[in-house]
Amino acid sequence: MRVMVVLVATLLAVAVCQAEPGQAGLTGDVLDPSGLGIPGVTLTLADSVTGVSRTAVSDRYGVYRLPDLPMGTYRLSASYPGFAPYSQDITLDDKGPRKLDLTLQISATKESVTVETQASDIYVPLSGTQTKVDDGDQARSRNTAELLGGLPGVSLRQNGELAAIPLLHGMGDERTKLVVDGMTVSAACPNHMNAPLSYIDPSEVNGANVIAGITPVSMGGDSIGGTISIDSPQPVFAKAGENLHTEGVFSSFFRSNGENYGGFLSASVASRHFSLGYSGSWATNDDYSDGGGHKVTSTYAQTTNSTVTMAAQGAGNLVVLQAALHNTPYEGFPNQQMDLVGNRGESLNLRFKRNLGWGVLDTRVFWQDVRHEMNVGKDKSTFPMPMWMPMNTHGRDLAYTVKLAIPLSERHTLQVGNEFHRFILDDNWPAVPGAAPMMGPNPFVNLNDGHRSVLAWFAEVASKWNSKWTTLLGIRNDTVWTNAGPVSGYSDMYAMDSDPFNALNRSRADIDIDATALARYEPNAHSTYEIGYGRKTRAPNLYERYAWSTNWMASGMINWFGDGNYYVGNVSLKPEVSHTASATAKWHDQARKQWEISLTPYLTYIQNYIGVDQLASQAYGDSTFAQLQFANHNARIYGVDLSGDIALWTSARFGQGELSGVAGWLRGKTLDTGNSLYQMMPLNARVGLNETLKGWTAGAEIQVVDRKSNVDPLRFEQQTPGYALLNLHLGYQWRRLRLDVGGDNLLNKYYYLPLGGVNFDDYMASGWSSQIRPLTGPGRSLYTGLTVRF
Ligand SMILES: [Cu+2]
Repeated sequence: MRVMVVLVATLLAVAVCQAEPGQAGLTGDVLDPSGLGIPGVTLTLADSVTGVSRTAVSDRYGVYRLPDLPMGTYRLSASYPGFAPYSQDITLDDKGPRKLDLTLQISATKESVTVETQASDIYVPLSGTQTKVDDGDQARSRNTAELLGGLPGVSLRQNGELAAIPLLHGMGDERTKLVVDGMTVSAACPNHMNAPLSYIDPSEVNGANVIAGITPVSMGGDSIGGTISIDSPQPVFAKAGENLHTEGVFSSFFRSNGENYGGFLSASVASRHFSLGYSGSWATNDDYSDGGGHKVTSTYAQTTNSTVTMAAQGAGNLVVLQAALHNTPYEGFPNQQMDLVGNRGESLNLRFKRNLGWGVLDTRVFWQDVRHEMNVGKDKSTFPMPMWMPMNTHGRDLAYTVKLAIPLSERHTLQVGNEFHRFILDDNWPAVPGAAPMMGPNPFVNLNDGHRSVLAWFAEVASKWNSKWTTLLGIRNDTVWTNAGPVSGYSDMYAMDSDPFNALNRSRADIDIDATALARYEPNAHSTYEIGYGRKTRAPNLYERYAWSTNWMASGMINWFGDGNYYVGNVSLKPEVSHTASATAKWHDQARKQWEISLTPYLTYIQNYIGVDQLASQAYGDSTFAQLQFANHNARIYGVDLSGDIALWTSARFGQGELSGVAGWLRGKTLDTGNSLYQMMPLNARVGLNETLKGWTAGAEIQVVDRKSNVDPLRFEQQTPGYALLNLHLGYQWRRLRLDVGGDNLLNKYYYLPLGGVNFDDYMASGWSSQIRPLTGPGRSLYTGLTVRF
């Protein structure tokens, strides 16, 4: 292959150098919409005046050459089965040979600019948001989840400094499908400390695709909320005629509150057909201070990520292998009894994409191995009664996905897929010397060889009926098997739970059926409407089913909610099934440049929602906590998202000014009890004013959150008052250099995070005696970021 590369490059160079004066030539790549070269495409170049006509066929890499042409005006046309016919008028002059790459569109979706094998690209749901992340976004965000915080339908639940948990329409964590570079990584921790987004630094993110609503079955599965798909940049390849391509980015940032700083480096070297890249990030922070000047303990963290990417393309194929190492030596959790004291992950992600001419095949195999350790961290160990308690978790994900997109006709595109995912989890707590029988003499086996396997099939058809109507119909089956081996506690005092658990048949198989129907109507150039219905299913996770101990100390370790409560699993849990009806209306100016407003009301009924029943409650000092068992309850969530933007001014002198806003409101309750669901984001809005002038961008943002008065009494969830925050940012781009400065919470407002859970640290610091309070958000923070591209 490498010889071929050199040979092709040399031939091209020779061809270029030998072009005679007065003669022109044309060369370039024939690409599919994802940027892959298409071999065997016939190109015709014809001059209708002179009658000169030439043809060429693209080679196995998709490169075509039309050398030695008389000057003139030609029509270049290309055709290939499965793709829309292509034609373009071009003028060849005496400036020598020209390079022209042409991109053929898959025929059924001529209007789509990027046709991928994802349904989201074949049919983009109106309630979906596709964002490209820029350097300014990265400088502003403390973690990858914060990149999504301003999107319609998204709210963030605090979960350590490295990864907030994004909630879509009130549903988060495993209720939403979270995909990073095509991988669905499982949280290997009874507190979900190593949530999927903790493995990717904001600097590594190229774009995000968020569907807060009816999700195409090709993008969903085993989830009932929407889908969030995060992608790092695609591997780069040299263009036709370019011998060796190199590029890279270096960036660093500093944030004043909590002395948060870090760096990111990425570099790639590529030929036409091979690409090798490295990216690495490092970030560290100490505890932040809230608006009252109080240090919020256990908000420190440190992490490193390294990824090596190898890729090859040619003859319509793309192969990408990513190997990554993640290391988080420590991360504090102010809303948990424990902290992360070690998390090492290794992953391999292999992607193979092939353009078959009649369709596009996209397959992936991935593997991740995580070793996770919890104990009391550096802040908690200074409190009275520190509880030294090592807990070790070992998680392994192994999965594949196969997706095939087939344009059936001008009108219909079919996508079919098959996916398999196996997650294996062991959770062991070593004995604490001298602490028997409570925490010794044996290790506590919390999960023994926990298995969760998902096998899925789906089929989906996107149809463009005419210029006004488009539909997407999909059906999907996920079969989920879970099981866990026999367990034992620290001592015989745990046998009252472990014996009956071990006697149970713990193997479960859930057969889940999902269906999606979406219809879009574009009556005129000013408005677009979409209605949809979706049925989605999520089977219980391993802890929801197999956390077996009703001992208070042990059940207090099972908690990914940050509420200080005590959780017990339930082997007989059924999968939760959501039925969502949603509509979106978008109104805009004809060119979609001046203004746009979007409104999405939605209603979700969730059968067998995995909520809780209270087993007991107990006061420790001035605070009361509950022991809760996971239980199926029917629930309902409804709400509305509103977003819009308007161009205020555009001029050469004053640049472009834009006002944008997003607002969300929702309610969720358990139907039999009438209780509010836990952590329902109150009414909230963000309004931003942005100005762009030459290399400058500047913006001011106001974030307003209403008081949270709807709370879950079973979990003793606390109300939080409303608040408003002011953020400013300024960026300057000068050639390959970019500088960002800004300030978050500039007025240093003291506020409680509505989805932050409780401040368990302060409660522990009081000797487990004070009235527990909600977690406070960070006070004023000034930041600066520098990015250099080379
Ligand atoms: Cu953990």
